[in-house]
Amino acid sequence: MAILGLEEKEFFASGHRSCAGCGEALAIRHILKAAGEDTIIVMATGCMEVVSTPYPETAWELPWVHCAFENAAAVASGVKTALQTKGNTTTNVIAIGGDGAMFDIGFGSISGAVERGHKILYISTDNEAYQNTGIQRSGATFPFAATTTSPSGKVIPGKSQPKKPLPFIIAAHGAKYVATANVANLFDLKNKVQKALVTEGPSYISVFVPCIPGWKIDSSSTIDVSKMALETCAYPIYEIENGVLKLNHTPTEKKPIENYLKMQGRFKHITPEINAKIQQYVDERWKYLTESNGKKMFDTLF
Ligand SMILES: Cc1ncc(C[n+]2csc(CCOP(=O)(O)OP(=O)(O)O)c2C)c(N)n1
Ligand code: SF4
Ligand SMILES: [Mg+2]
Repeated sequence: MAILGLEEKEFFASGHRSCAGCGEALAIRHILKAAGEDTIIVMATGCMEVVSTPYPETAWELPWVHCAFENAAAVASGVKTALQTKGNTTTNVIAIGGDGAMFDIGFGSISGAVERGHKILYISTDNEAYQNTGIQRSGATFPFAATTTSPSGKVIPGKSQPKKPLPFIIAAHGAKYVATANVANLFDLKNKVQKALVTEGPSYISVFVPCIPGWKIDSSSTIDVSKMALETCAYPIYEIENGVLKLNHTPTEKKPIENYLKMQGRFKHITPEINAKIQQYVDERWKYLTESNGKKMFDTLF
């Protein structure tokens, strides 16, 4: 098990082709450091696959399997089962996909794999849209964000649905470790990866990762936007361990959501009326989380 610190080995080589300031690449780099070298990565298509493996190069310094959008979790369960059949119970298997892959298109695959109980860590790097193919909305897109398939205009003011609560849906399957994390707190992210990897059975982490062109932010503002997501409670970080919810960050003074929205071009159309609706959405979710803090929410089944 790797010890948290700057001296840890790199497994995501520099020179890959992500945008400068990509939150997803930052998350991947630290997820791999936390997992260590005895790890196999199974990855759905998406930005992180495209930027890291232009033939004949690769940025992955670990065994890495690329699979279709739909089936990263199914492939990972096959890899894990094959290892176990050969007597290897220690190698980490991590299935990684974007929000498009995990919340939407590969949802059936992850649901099936978690229900079957494989000891695999599933990670969704959540940049709130199908960024690789030109910023289409996903089930994870923040309400009222403008994307190319939920454009803001005279008819609709951006995406008109809330975020799909995938962490809660996975926890409701009976997984013993589910968490959300944020690239503004990399120690917390790495700690969660290590906790997930020693969990008996399936585990799941959603990681908040800003996308520079998709969110229309400056490449130097990734961490500022991520910190503001924590301070406004736009993307709360929590763990659901053995069915019990624990909040990991409570702002000393919760900031208005406007502070988060005004940092990003995808929200530039937001009027005071819509801002009030978003504030209500954020406040209701935060109230639910604070009231549930420390409580048993789900039964764990394996
Ligand atoms: C079945 C299928 N539909 C569409 C595509 C095209 N496609 C490749 S990557 C991608 C977007 C990925 O979005 P997400 O999973 O959120 O990852 P991101 O690029 O945002 O990191 C799409 C639509 C595909 N490869 N397979
Ligand atoms: S488009 Fe977004 S997710 Fe893709 S490499 Fe650039 S910043 Fe990262
Ligand atoms: Mg995405």
